[in-house]
Amino acid sequence: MALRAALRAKSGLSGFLPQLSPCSSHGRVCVSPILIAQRRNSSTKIKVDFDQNTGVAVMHMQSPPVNSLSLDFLTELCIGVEKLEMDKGCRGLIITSNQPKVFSAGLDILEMYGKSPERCGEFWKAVQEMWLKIYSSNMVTIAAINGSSPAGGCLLAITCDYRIMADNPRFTIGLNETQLGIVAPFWFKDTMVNTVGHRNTEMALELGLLYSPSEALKIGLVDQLVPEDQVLTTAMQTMTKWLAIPEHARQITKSMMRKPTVDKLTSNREADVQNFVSFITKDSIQKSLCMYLEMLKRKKA
Ligand code: CO8
Repeated sequence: MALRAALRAKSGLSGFLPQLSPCSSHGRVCVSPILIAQRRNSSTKIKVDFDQNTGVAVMHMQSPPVNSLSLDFLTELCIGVEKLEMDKGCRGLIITSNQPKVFSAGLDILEMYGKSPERCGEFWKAVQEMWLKIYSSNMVTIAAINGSSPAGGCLLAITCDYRIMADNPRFTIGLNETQLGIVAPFWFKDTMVNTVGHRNTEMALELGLLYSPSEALKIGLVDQLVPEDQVLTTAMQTMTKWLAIPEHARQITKSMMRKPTVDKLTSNREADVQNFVSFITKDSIQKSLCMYLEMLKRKKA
């Protein structure tokens, strides 16, 4: 509830009064260009380009250096998705990165290290909110993965309907939580099972595997590989195909496939927050995170 209130306060959604005008292409109503211009400027870590003619929005993550998902970043992301979801003219969302070599480094480790239980709880609610909003979105969602995408970055990608990854062997993707000494929660695991099946998930999660693009394609963790400079254009082309399917039928089908997984979290949200907070604030887990952060710094040096 607190997060929703924060989202609304930050986005001004309670006073969100779109100026509606007829949209010729789909017989729908679209938000005026003025409002869209305002949206573009309202956020710093996320840039949204929405084309009213195609009904497709491209969300660029631009939080240097590695698009790590901090509380602020997640809040902006949720606001951006919520605004697009409310806009009947927006039918498709492509998520990509403006950072070189990285799609998203996953959850911001500094949000989980040395923080109070209250702050950790607030952070975790934002992670849940991001997943719920995108996984159950009525829009077609495509991840244009133009760089590495570990842990929460991989979650963000598999939360979308379709994944296109840059074919660069230096990039990796996967749920590597166990390598940090932490455990991917049940809904990360469920999303992964829904994407690559039980056996692949078992191996991937126990070993904390990070896959190269070709390995990821082989197990179905991504759907398509293309040269690095074609990731976004391919996402646009793919979006056109998905949007050609009768919308109502596609949305009901998506909901039918995903609702049981979504319901599992929505009916256990508070318990999941408590689990996270009590796990992450343990001394032994804090020690593991500290060692991992040091390892990241050593690797850089
Ligand atoms: N959070 C915070 N800071 C990060 C993160 C992160 N996830 N990733 C990188 N950074 C920092 C680095 O420490 C470095 O900081 P500084 O400049 O101050 O030294 C800076 O970002 C740049 O990092 P690199 O030099 O490593 O950048 P590269 O371009 O060489 O590599 C990578 C990019 C591949 C993304 C690399 O940074 C990397 O592997 N990062 C770690 C990714 C990772 O393991 N993320 C896991 C996060 S945990 C998660 O998402 C799910 C948790 C579920 C919790 C469940 C508990 C119950």
